[in-house]
Amino acid sequence: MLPPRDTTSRDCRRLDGLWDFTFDLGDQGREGQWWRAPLPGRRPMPVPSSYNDLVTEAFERDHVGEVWYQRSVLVPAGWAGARVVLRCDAVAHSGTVWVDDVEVASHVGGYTPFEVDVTDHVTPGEDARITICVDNRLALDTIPPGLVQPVPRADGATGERQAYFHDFFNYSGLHRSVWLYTRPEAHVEAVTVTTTYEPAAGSGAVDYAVRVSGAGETSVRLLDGDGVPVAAAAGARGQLVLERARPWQPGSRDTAHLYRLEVTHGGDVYPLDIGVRSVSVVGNQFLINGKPFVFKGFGMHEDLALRGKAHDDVRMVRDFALLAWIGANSFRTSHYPYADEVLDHADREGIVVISETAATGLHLSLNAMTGVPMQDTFKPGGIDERTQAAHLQAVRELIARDAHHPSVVMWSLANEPNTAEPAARTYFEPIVALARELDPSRPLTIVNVGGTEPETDTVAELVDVICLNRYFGWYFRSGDLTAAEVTLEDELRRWLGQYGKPVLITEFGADAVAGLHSLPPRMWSEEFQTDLIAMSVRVFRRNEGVIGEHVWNFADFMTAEQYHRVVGNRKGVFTREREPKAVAFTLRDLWAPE
Ligand code: GCB
Repeated sequence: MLPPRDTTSRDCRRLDGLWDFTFDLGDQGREGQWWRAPLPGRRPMPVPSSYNDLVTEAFERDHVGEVWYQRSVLVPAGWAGARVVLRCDAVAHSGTVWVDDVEVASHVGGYTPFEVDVTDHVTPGEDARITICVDNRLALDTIPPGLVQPVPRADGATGERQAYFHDFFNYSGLHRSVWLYTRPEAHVEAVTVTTTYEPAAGSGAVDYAVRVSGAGETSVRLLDGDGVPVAAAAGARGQLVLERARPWQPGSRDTAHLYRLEVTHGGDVYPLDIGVRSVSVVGNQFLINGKPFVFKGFGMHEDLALRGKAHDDVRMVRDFALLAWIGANSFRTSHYPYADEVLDHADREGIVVISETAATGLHLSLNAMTGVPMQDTFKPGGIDERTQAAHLQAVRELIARDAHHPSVVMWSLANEPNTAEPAARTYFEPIVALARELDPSRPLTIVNVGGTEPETDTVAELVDVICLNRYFGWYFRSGDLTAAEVTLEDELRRWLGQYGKPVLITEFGADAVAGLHSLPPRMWSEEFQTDLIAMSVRVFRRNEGVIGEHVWNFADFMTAEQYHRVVGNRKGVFTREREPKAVAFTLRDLWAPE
């Protein structure tokens, strides 16, 4: 699905701003057909935003179930004759959409967009009422999974609580923009791009495939950074060859060269910014444009006070400024696909991205704090073929949305599933096969959980890069960095020896409450966090085949309330307000160019 763009043939309206909003506390909205009239008990709610931190009552913040958003929009008179599309960038976690009295779309999956042609339901020059019902419930057949549990209420009634198996707050709402946009009757529907770059020859190639709707001629032009055409082709599929290519090279906005692929079908013109680069795994190395790439960076979160999980250009620009300041070259979109805008920015800024599905928490026995009894994960009634169907759909939607981004160099199909269970292999085989079929050009990974070692893991054989989350010194060997160092190195050597594949450390770190100091260092202090991270990087650097590290986490972030969280997870190298803790200066030294 192509992101909305203003072009000579398309006109976009972002419907950001204040919408009417109401909680559906008694599950009355659908029966009462709330889309037909102004919402009962409405109050203003900003879009994009999570609603959870904009209310003052715990029962609203922690509401389990549906909420309703509504607004009117004047459809421009000038749109007569065009197709009109309604698009939602992210409705967490599922949504149903009405235009006036007609249901036009529904979608499950809170981190990927959906759109629908509403031409027959709107009249140019008149208002249209848009109503979106948002449901935040997670179940064992959703990605990520969760469980709605009964809880006692003071009045003797039974209430509901959302349990989940992942470690970030279950924010909900219209997290990214809602759009109305036009496109001509005959138009470009989707564009697939794969590129290669030959460093020795300095040449490149762009393989493209265009899916169209309606009759017309299809053609493409490639424009360089100055807007000068450098290649062109006719037809819906083909290859553009560049004798002398300027590659998309990670590093900075000066090295991340972008070309514009201008796709024309009939009267529709769609511009897609792409980068010419190649990615491969050879032996235990990860190569970008033929050169070994050492990952330095973070697992991150789309998370900020008040805004929750909403996309926010302000946060994005600050986050990328901090990545550049600290010398990071990459991040993982832990633990869900991030906003389109973030990947566009990574393309421009030369930051390498591992793009992850929202499949986190496929490990039902991991987190005792959920209150869900310990149990096997991959079994009928647990994480089973219904979850797998949602997971396969999540992979389809992720790759369809993100595959044109040069910054995205690898797909992470899941975070910390319980791959010690033999049934995990059966679960993941079709998921890996689908990802390879949809995108043969990028390496794949499934991020491994601590405690599942090379000898017991069942999926490392299926993937190209072994990604490990390891908390030696924190959850294991707590507080003892000497023992942690030995144990970490021993396990790394076994992974490297057994599989001969590159090993990337996708998580390691320690909570530190900003301003808490201790000498000698104790857990939770800034000094302990600094020492643990410095020790770990030392170990990674002396083990060939370890291709780098992503610290957990870039910044402090909100979680469910648990006794091992101090108003959220404090493993940030930066605070939630995006100010540095002590470890930030150490990492800046460690990651400085040699
Ligand atoms: C993990 C998870 C991450 C958590 C982190 C922690 O392994 O992947 O989502 O936030 O540990 O801090 O416990």
